[in-house]
Amino acid sequence: MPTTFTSVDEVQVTRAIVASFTEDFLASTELEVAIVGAGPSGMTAARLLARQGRRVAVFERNLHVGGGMWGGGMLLPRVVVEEEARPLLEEVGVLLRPWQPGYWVADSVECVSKCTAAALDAGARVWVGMAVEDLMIDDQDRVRGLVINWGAVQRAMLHVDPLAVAARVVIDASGHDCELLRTLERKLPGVRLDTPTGRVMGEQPMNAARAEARVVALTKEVYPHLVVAGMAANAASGAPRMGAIFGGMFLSGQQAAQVAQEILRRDYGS
Ligand code: 48H
Repeated sequence: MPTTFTSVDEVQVTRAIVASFTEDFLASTELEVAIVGAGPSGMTAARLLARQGRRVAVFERNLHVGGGMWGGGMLLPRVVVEEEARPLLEEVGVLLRPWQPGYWVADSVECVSKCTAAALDAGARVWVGMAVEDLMIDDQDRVRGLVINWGAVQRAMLHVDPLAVAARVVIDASGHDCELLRTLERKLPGVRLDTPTGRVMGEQPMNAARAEARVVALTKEVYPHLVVAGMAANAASGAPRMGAIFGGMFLSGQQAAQVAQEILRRDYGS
């Protein structure tokens, strides 16, 4: 016997998708915090800000979340973290297995899934398939939002004009390429960022201990209302890469959430 469904109408499916997308997306057009990139730093910042009641959304170019977490180390699907990052994963229910003293190992699929579920449950919106191609800047030279387009449009190199969303604070959690900072430099040639040279310096060769030690301190407001987090923070300030250890990324996300809160209090009194 075939299963009988009470309601299957193609047009109702279409209307459900378009109407619910429109309603939800409209709520993301005026944000307190917009986060670029759904890797470990971006998703952690999203969760912590949403948990504190902030209107926050993540914009991710790919159709999947998780950034570099899926691939673990050289495609082996494990996420290794140091003791210091353990609470940030355990509080979302990720099972951590001990390795040597100070090292903990998680399954990548579990790590991505639970970090994502926790961010959503806390109230963060996550938009996949949306690439950030530019920033909006206000008359006082402060970042005031994102310029977005479909990731598929970017890949197909189509000439399609973008849309824009307002945000009081933007977090660049775009990973190794620190795309937003580079975009800012390209668009504003004389711009000075809060990095040792005032410019994007690019990441240095691998030195895990030094890279992990620096990433939290380098997670900061590098341009008015623009915070850099995760691997982008090290790339911005010329710090090394760390390889397949992720504790610094989660802790950087936590720091980015704190910095965003400070900016909101400082400039918006909220
Ligand atoms: C929308 C964008 C855009 C854009 C990029 O790379 P990620 O995982 O980022 P982090 O910094 O949270 O974590 C880094 C970590 O995964 C890693 O690579 C490490 C620890 N490497 C060390 C080493 O030595 O190699 O995620 C960034 C996300 C990705 O999903 C991108 O697709 C997305 O940002 N993204 N999304 N618009 N313009 N640019």
